[in-house]
Amino acid sequence: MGAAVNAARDEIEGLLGARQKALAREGLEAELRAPPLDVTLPGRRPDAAGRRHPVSAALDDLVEILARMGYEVAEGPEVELDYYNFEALNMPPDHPARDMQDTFYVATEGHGPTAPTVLRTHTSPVQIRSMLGRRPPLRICSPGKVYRRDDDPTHSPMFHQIEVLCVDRDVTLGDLKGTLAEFVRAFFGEGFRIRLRPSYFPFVEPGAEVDVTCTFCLGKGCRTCKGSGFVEVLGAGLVHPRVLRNVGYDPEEVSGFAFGCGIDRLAMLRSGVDDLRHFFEGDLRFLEQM
Ligand code: FA5
Repeated sequence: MGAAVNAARDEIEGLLGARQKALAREGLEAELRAPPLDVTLPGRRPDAAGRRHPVSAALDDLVEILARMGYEVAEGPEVELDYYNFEALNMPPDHPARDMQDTFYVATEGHGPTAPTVLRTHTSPVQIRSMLGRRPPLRICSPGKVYRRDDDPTHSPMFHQIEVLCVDRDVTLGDLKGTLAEFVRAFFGEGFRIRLRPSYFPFVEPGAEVDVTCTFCLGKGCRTCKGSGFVEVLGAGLVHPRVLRNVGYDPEEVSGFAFGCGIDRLAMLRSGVDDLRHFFEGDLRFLEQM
């Protein structure tokens, strides 16, 4: 019985093997007869294409606008010496204005390379770094990340600013206002107004907070602008004579203006987003609508 079963199995296996070989040969022959593979056909596109983040898009647009106005890009570190972030900007240790920017300290003591360091709270230290490196006239802009102990719908612990600095002979508040008006017009389009409110920053005199027409209600007054028709977007002013002296410039000879603008705020206003935190949560359902 065993011998008969083995013989039957061998026969079946033999037939199966032969048929498999025949099928493989036929397949190969069919492939060789078929038209040749076209290696020039375009590849398959990935389903979801990436795109610029709304904050990066705003940042690129701002740099382009400023470049057209004659500003070059300057850079500075995100981990910054306390000296550049505060002291050289007329905020010595214990100056009450330091409280306006809740700070992440990296090191609180020491000298030289181990001197107190902070995660920079604004892009203004790049003003000092740029002025120390060269003589006026000077027109720079400096975009980048800054850090503060903030966290609510319009304040993020990490956000972006762009600093703009112009130092030359006879620079006036009129130059600042004209530059701001053009800057806002180029970014938002016609019909958006700016409003300057007197304000205090230790590194400028006079100083102003600058508002722009609320993009949600176009100035009529709504919840976002708390009924005022304007939203605050930046701080500005004429460079303080003490800051000019700190970098070896003579305030009798040159003057300048500076402003520092929240890029995320501008991106929020431009795209009608009412909570800044959406920008940084990485939720594709939100980002795909941008
Ligand atoms: C400053 O940071 C000054 N360095 C600006 C300046 C530069 C004044 C040059 C004069 C001359 P302020 O703290 O107001 O100022 O911040 C500037 C802008 O950053 C604000 O108008 C706002 O748009 C944005 N901003 C501030 N804090 C936050 C935050 N936590 N999240 C998002 N945006 C913020």
